[in-house]
Amino acid sequence: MKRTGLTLGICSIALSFLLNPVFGQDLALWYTKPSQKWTDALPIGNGRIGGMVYGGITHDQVQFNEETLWTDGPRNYNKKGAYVHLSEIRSLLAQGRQSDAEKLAAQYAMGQLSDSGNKQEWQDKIKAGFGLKGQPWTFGFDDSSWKEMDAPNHDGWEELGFEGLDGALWFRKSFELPANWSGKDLTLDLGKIRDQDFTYVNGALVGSTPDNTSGRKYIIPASALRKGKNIIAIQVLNFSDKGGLVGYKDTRHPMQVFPVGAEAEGLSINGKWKYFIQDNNPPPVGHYQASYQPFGDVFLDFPASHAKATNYKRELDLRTAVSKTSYTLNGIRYTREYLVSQPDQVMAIHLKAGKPGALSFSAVLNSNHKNSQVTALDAKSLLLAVKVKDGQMRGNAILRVENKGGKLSVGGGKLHVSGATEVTLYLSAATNYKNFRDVSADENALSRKYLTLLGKKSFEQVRDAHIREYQGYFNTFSVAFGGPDRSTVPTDKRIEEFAHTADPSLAALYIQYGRYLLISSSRPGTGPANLQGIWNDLLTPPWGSKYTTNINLEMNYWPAELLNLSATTGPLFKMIDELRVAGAETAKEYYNAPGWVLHHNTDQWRGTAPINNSNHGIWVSGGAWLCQHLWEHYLFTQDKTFLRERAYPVMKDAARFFNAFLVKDPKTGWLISTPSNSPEQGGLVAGPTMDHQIIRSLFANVVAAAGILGEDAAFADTLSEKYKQIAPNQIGKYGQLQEWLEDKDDTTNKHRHVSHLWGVYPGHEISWSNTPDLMKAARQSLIYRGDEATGWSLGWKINLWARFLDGDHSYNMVKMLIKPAVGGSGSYVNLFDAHPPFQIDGNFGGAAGIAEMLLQSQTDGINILPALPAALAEGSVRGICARGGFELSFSWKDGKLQRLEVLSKAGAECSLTYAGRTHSFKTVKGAKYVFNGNLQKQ
Ligand code: FUC
Repeated sequence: MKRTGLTLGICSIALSFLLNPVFGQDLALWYTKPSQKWTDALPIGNGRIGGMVYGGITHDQVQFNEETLWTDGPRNYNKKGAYVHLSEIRSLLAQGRQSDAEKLAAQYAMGQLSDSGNKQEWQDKIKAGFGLKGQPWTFGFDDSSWKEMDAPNHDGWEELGFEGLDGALWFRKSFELPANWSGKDLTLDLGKIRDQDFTYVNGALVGSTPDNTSGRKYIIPASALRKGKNIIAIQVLNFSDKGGLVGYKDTRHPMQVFPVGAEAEGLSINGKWKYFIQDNNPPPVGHYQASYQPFGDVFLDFPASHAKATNYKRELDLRTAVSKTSYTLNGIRYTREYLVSQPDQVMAIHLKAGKPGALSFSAVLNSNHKNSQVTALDAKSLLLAVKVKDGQMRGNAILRVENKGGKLSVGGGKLHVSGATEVTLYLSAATNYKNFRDVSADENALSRKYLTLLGKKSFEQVRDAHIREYQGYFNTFSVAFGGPDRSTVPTDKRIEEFAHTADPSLAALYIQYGRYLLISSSRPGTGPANLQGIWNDLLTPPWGSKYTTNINLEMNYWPAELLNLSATTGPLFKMIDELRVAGAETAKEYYNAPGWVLHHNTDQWRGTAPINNSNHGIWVSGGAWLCQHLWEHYLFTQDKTFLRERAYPVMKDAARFFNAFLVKDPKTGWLISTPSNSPEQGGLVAGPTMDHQIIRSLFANVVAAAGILGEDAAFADTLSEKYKQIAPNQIGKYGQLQEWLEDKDDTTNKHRHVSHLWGVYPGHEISWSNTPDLMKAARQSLIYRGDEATGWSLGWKINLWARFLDGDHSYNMVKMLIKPAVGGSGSYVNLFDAHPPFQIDGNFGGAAGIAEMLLQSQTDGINILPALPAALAEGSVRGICARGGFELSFSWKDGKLQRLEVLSKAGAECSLTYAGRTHSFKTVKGAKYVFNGNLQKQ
């Protein structure tokens, strides 16, 4: 926590820093209060198992995930022969008949839904009174045995703890009819209900709406009203996802009754409603792709006396990937350490009392999955078995206790520990997932295996092995910015103050937190980081917590190469291999094309077909964009074996698709991508700029790779030829870079996607050195778009402003990213990015963007401190990577480079640029080259 050496001059700081990986770094998140909610809790993970540590005092919670637990299972996502409609869709677009093209595409060119059950049959059963006692819609019905629920709930009844509840529910509430309303018809204003309602007043049906998007305003005829007490009864049918009386987003607008036309007299009916679950087993609803699932929770309960704890602290130490909760009670220091080990494949929670025998608590396993059971496995272990409601997935988790001193017993579904001094809880978790086409693994055997392998290891052994393994990734890079020592201020306070207090160290911490999150969610051998990394507590998470490929998945990996975490891309590359297989079927069925294609989303089962709707789901460039990551990996590592064996075949196949897919635009004669979309606006179009930038980049990379590998000369020639014919970037009438083929940009459009700027970042075909006019136009487009944005969009813009070489603008946007997320974008208490809601891409985009201010190598060699903001006038970085296989360490002061060290990992020629000076030299693999601030060799 404490930063050392603050009294040293910056030069000696830089020197020591180059020798010492942690010197001067600010590497902990810490708080003085337990978590109130999930986004306060601290994430831990080994790429496969994730935990969210709440750090409660009398009641602690670690919500956990296992990355392969998803809904559904392997299935066919493709509509057979959808390509027969392709030419008609293209021709409608060419004729300017967008909505006809969208209609046709929506009907024939979307993906295949998962199985759905018989909705009508279930509704008939519910209507016939299945599960009901009595007639709850009637005035005289006795609801005294029903429980109460607060309403409305904007995010569904799930926000009250009814996670995963779908089905038929009844709600009842009474209101007193004001005397002066008698004889008047009333409006019953309920806002939205998810998904369908049958609304009664005193037994009379006053309305029913079959969707979850319309606001309900029903008329209650005067004849249906009674003097005094009246009863509103609502039957809510919720088929999937959020449920219940969701009312109005604007919380000033209550659900209410009022005489028709006299809203000002409204009587609020917000508050307690009686409810009854008639049936919680609705039939499955078909969906395009699967959702990532939570697994369960470990709850720890301590004696009530612990509520009097003092000196409370919870923290996450990025140096060790260990979270800790500690406090003092009656002079005894209690500590809990939490980690998820990759070498031992378990989560470990180590509890310790500062006095022998002072530790007593109980532990339970819990899960929100409806189909889950907890049983005692043996004298010191509990077993949680879950079955995901929709689909083929099952999971097993075992919680085992190892105690030092004291007594241990199992009873009432709980583990009880009393009078102990030190206790370790180990959690193992596994599912039946084998690979994206096979779910035949034995979760039972696997969850036991991890504990058997753990054997009698001590917690210290487990922790040491974990730290050693984790640091193998984490310690490859370090960064420190000057400025005041703010490490003594709790992290939530720093987030609150960042925008108006000089705290450059928090920006450095943000970079390192991004690296921590990537290591913890994307360890070699696991799956890639999804929209929430591996952390999710919801059965119906936002956007399924899956992989959106029109920005989000790619953004997750923006820091990987630059910030010396090349190995974390392994999970992404494995997924790309699988997408190549799945996407070949989609290419065939939807475009009758060779190669492979991926649209704007994918999931655990590698769905590659278009989803949601034709106006944004038909976007063909997901696979090509992912291929850029393969090429970049080669550029950064210079690993030719990787290029030959892994990258090139996949890139080539993606290029084969576009070689067949591109068509000549009848108007301009250019080759264009159609049908497609400029994510996620403007509907289905021909020739969005982004596609052409991505496809050009793919073709160029395949041609370069073919040259390096000495393969496929003829195919490379074809691509080179086509490259020249693809619709070029165009400058429009407002000086903007056109987002579409036509000059139709709206300069007031503030859309979060800045897709046509792809060629600036993460691509680089637009640059100050090669295409200054286009660069100017791109910057103008970004100025029109404005700064305000969702979390990931801020992350993208931070990178873009760095590429425009405007570090101050970029840093101002870092301030927008690191601000409390109160109803908008920013950072939650745990520094997770808020879209809102939580989406991890902004963390990664932000981390990469700050680093992009320090080093860029996409064109013209390596540019040192290309966009240094005034706010980061001092600092040092060690282990930042550049294309060409270089690792750099350097320090700067008063905005000026002091010392630079270049490690050549591949022996390539190196070209350094700093402050307008360029120095190029040959290197020897493994050699280090040291320079002063004027790029003079030392
Ligand atoms: C894209 C974005 C949304 C969100 C979702 C997961 O569709 O447009 O903002 O990030 O992905």
